[in-house]
Amino acid sequence: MPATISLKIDATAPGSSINPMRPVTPRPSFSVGWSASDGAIGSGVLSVDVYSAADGGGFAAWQTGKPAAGSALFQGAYDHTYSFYSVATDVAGNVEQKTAADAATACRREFILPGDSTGDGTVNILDLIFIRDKLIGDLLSGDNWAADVNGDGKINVLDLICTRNRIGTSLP
Ligand SMILES: [Ca+2]
Ligand SMILES: [Ca+2]
Ligand SMILES: [Ca+2]
Repeated sequence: MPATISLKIDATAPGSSINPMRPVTPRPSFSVGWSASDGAIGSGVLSVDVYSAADGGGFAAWQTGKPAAGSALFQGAYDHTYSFYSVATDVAGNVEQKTAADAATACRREFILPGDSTGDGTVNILDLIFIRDKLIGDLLSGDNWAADVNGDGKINVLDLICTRNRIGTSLP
């Protein structure tokens, strides 16, 4: 009986994408997630690289050799826009080709959800704690602006009351 050799050749590049991002991020550091797949009959995703660009400039590698699905904390700065794309490599060595952003977000000092001082998309006890910790703070320092929930230029008990009244609200 002749010996037979079964050889499966994977000549198809894997696909990946950055998880959807909100158009505006109220914090200079934020989580960026990605996921990749090599399809049902592919050799499998070996690794993912994530590229970032600031203000429409050139893309540079930000995360390299990451697993097929994951996330990392990006450190940006206020008043800048950041774009991201991911590039997956499969076990057979095929590399995804991509040059345009999958997702982008602008870092701005801006309430997306009134009362959400922490910028996590929900108003809860953590927002009250955030304001409490900023009560003697300078509005222009760091992320203190977000403690001025009622926008009167001061951080005081009124901001705590505003936030308390909004507890339980969250972004869809
Ligand atoms: Ca493949
Ligand atoms: Ca919050
Ligand atoms: Ca205030």
